Amino acid sequence: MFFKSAFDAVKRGLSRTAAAVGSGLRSALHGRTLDDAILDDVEARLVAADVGVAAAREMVASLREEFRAGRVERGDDALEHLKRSMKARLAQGDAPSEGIAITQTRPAVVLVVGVNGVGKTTSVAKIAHSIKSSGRTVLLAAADTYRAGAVAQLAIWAERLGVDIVRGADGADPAAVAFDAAQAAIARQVDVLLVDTAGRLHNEGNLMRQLVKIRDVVRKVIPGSPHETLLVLDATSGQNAIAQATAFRAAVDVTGLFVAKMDGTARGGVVVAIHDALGIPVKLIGVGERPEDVQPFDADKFVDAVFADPGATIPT
Ligand SMILES: Nc1nc2c(ncn2[C@@H]2O[C@H](COP(=O)(O)OP(=O)(O)OP(=O)(O)O)[C@@H](O)[C@H]2O)c(=O)[nH]1
Ligand SMILES: [Mg+2]
Repeated sequence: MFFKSAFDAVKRGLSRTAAAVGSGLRSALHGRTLDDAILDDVEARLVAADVGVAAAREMVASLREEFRAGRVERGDDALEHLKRSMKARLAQGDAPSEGIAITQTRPAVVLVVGVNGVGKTTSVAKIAHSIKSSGRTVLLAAADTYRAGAVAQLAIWAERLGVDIVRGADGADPAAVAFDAAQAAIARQVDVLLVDTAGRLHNEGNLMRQLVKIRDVVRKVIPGSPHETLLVLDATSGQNAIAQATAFRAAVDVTGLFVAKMDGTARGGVVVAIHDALGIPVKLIGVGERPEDVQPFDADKFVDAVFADPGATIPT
């Protein structure tokens, strides 16, 4: 896939989180000498950033240990320690990821799922844009026939991005649309088929079964697919994202997460909580509403951006 100026975009997309978390931690620690009150304050700030209570507690416990042992006394060293432990935490269990898996065999199929309004269709457009920019061909499947206007919304993206789309009428059977799109993807020899689906609450049994049907139909036409099932989560939804991911994973073997709307939250630390709770890799993050506002998730860049000093120039 093709991404522009990664660190700047990540930093811009995470500016609200950085303003809350990074600046907050820096003002608590910079130029100061550690004590127990400061350590408690740091833990509270991490919890407020939504990294999860367990992560906050463990990160501060390890810092406290260093402090007690006399290895870390300066607040600025504590900041570095926190950065390192957040990076180590996010790196656990994840292969370094360059965004989504695009197979050598054509077509690669990416099924995009999630609850209502999290950013699925926009994320499909972003992925389409980045694949097209890398010189590959994309076909969109408008398998959200459920919400009025959803097909038209994706069709507008297809036109703007200059990519093909297979669409049924509003109200058509989404599995039939997915079937047609999978066949078209083979016939037209496209590199990647992106399937947009209707938003559904994770506790709606019927709609979750419909999703399984879409997946099975695509798999029948293109054996071994979908190669990637991306669950889109809204970064602003906090801990509820974990319940969503648990339910979607049980239904359709989610292979990766697309965390959208990172730019809209001061609590981007939720990525840490999601990672801890699920162990599903975060593959991409959405940092705005434009097609180019997407980045592959890179734990080191993410943590650097969260801790970045807005006033300072960025080391590259
Ligand atoms: N700021 C910001 N807005 C986003 C991002 N991704 C999506 N949005 C916005 O979120 C709103 C919903 O996006 P959609 O892509 O329509 O969401 P959806 O999940 O397809 O919604 P349904 O199909 O109704 O379930 C739109 O206004 C998008 O512009 C993002 O990364 N950042
Ligand atoms: Mg949609």
